[in-house]
Amino acid sequence: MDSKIFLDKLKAHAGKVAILTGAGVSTPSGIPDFRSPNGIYSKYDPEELFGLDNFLSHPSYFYKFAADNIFTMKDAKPNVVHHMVAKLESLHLINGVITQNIDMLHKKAGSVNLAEVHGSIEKGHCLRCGRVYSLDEMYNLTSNSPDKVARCECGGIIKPDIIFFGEPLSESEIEKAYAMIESSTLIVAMGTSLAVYPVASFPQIVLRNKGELVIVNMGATQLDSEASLIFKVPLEHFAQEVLSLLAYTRPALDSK
Ligand code: CNA
Repeated sequence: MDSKIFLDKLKAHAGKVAILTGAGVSTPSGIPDFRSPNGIYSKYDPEELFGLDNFLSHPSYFYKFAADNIFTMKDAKPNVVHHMVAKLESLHLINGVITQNIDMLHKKAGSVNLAEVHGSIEKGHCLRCGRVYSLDEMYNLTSNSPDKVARCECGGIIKPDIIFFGEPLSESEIEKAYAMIESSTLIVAMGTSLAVYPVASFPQIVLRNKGELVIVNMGATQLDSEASLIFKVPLEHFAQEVLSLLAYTRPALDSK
């Protein structure tokens, strides 16, 4: 049974486990990923959408996409995969989660030690005066704007605090991520194609430190051949199985 093999592996690493997640953990919440056959990249050009220069020169292209694909994340609910990750942390089986996702769903599910290395849609800021805007404020401004661009009172363009191509990652989030990586002997990559750097190098750091890699992902990744275990299954089924097994073995875990 996949879940039993997985939990045995977590227990063998006694809480020195980092979980690394990508867009695939949120597809069961109705948020499309990038690189699956029906993902966002099958309909949009990535550089046009997320290139910083493009955003600065014609922000309406991003904002028109965001109206249907990013601001809709504000109403998304965490699914069984986010709940499983939060549960594993509360049981001290993992030390935290590093996510490439911007959708706030790990936070909503209760994950505490969380590094959102590609930022989050929770906030944005004006590129001219620096004023900070909440997600609801950005959403209201974009809905009332003829070209859908959220503009500050000062006239500046508001940019959601997500990382665009060509931007550095947030220093505080990346520091948190490296702290987790350096203290982990096992990294579990879930719902990510491991195609985006520097995040894709995190498993390589753990492997270089003589640690192990476990992958739970439907599609192929460039590190499949390096993994000790690979589960090519829908994450929502996998997570449900893990949670059921945890409920079944709860007294033994709680008494640790
Ligand atoms: P990706 O390259 O689209 O890879 C996603 C992977 O998840 C693919 O290999 C799929 O096969 C796999 N997958 C999808 N659904 C499932 C499922 N139900 N069960 C098992 N496997 C599944 O996305 P990455 O996260 O690797 O790429 C990093 C990008 C994606 C980051 O910059 C994110 O900001 C960006 N992104 C985030 C979101 C979000 O916040 N929810 C959505 C779309 C893209």
